[in-house]
Amino acid sequence: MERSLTMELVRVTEAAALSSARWMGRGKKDEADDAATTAMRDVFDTVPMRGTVVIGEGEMDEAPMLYIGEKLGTGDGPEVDVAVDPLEGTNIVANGMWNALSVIAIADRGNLLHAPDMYMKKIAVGPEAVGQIDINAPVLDNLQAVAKAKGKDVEDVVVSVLQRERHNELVHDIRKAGARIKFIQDGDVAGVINTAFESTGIDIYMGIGGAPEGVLSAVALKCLGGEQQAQLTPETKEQEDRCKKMGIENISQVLYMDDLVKGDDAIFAATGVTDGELLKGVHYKGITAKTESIVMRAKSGTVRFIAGEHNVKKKPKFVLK
Ligand code: VTB
Ligand code: MG
Ligand code: MG
Repeated sequence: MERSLTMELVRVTEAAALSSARWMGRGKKDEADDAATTAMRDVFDTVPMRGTVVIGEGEMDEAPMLYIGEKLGTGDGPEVDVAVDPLEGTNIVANGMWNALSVIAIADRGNLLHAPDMYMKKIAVGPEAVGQIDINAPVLDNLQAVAKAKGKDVEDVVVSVLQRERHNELVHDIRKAGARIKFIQDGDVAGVINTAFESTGIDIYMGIGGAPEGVLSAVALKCLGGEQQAQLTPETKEQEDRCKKMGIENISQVLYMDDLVKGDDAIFAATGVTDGELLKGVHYKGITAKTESIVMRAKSGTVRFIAGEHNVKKKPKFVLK
């Protein structure tokens, strides 16, 4: 895969962030999502690759663009699987909260898990605790193992958890173990990535979130040398059938890193839409809009933080007032 695609992908997530951040706190999640999707789609058309969306905004009949199966790119260049979440955290933006991201991951064609839009149980850690987690082990065991690997006490461990009713038991177990929780309202891609950065204060991510988000975060952790384990949690017969159609034979199997993203020819890019622990969101002032992005390649392990200063006058299309 072309190394130069890394920068191209940042241009795509930047455009989506620049467009959707204008909707921060305005209570309109669909408008924010549309803005991100449209901008992302526009810039993708200029990227030299032959991409196929494997995780996107839905099926062709329900999403006007970035639907699963859609071809992206100029039609020259490498053949890749594309996973997108133009706006990971539509509610976050609508409510002006933390950690909304615009996200893309690409990998060699056929290497990303085709995950239907359903729930997925996940556990994730950064490089220091790789090899120490087990999605089937009791919460206490995982927290103790992570604490040991990171040279701290369980009481020092901070777990990122989506604040949902379905996590009541998990929350109870974490508290009983003595660890602390940083709840997130949405945005578990950020929740997972944060485990790989000491400065975020997050040691481990646990809980049930979206399956597409789980593939995106797995690519990120592959680049960062972290580990995520996952398990699809279908709720209906229809979802089970969809899994089978997408080639997932044993639905309850534990999905390890290579099941989520095969090999190491993968690139991940994200731009902050609203402020988060790792990336600032878009900040506008006059004709300038500032963005913060992360882009990384699994093959080389290079992680880049990119600060962008955009001239709004020259990009009127993406930076609406
Ligand atoms: C998570 C979260 C997303 O969906 O994956 C979540 O990371 C799971 O679904 O930001 P529920 O909201 O139904 O719990 C999002 O909130 C939205 O994509
Ligand atoms: Mg989204
Ligand atoms: Mg999402």
